[in-house]
Amino acid sequence: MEVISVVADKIRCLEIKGARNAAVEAVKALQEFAQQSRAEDKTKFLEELTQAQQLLFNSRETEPLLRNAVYYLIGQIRQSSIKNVSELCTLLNMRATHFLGELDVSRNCAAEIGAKCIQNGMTIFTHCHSSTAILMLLKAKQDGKNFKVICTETRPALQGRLTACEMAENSIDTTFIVDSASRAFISKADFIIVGADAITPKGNVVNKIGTSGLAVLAYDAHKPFYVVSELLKFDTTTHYNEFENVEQRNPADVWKDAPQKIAVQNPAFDVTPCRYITNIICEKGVISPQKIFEITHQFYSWLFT
Ligand code: RUB
Repeated sequence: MEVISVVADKIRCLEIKGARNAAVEAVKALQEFAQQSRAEDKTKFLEELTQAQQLLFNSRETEPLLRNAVYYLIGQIRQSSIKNVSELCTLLNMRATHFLGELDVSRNCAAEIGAKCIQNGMTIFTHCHSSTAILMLLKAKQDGKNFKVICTETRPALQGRLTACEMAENSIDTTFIVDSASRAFISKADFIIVGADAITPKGNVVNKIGTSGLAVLAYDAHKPFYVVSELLKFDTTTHYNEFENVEQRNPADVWKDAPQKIAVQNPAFDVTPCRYITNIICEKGVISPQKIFEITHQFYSWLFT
């Protein structure tokens, strides 16, 4: 179980950041874990996988892509008629490789579709560090578009610095601001783009803390607010209109050695209601958040079984 614990710890302590990276590393860890398994029969193998699943799920509460990936792979083993453990390992390995390939295709498609929304001379406002939003901006740059990017710092873990550096390294005109300067800068943007950790059946989006405030600012400033995300971040557990459990991170990340009487809070994410989201850019196109349930159901029916 060591390979799983190591990856779960890296996800928990943010050495592995972002929804997609967490899911990809979890899948790779499961592949390695299966190769190392000494289980004598299918029942034992499934028990081990279920234990691994729990460790991975506990590493991040607010990550449906990771959950969907792990459920998918373990489901493939459970449903298979194969009994031999070594053949089951090969099956898991094959399915995992296929899943990661499909995830790459989805992200590329979403990024390419998003890149088409960027025109020469535009200014794009982004928050935190989404590998999907970054890919979209880089594709627009590769397409020869000249545009500017405004990045928020994204306290307390400062992921915005990663985004700003990636933009600048790719010769994109980059402005970096503290989160509290967002209102002063949002009026300069043509649109706002963020990634997603989770999309609920209603089309609400869970993303880095501060995202929902930006969406309200964008709404007030009449600026389009886009989310770019693979549909597999769809969260079936919020089917009954409940929101995802929001992961609470270490208060010391916000204020190390704060006076004891002060209750420092550090929620990692917030929920942006669909009414503030102009569209969700995904592998199937630019979709209104209200349509997300229908589209996800159409293309990923296995999520609902
Ligand atoms: C990262 C974050 C990203 C989403 C989407 O937060 O909120 O916007 O995870 O990222 P953290 P991606 O760094 O705390 O995990 O598009 O790469 O899946």
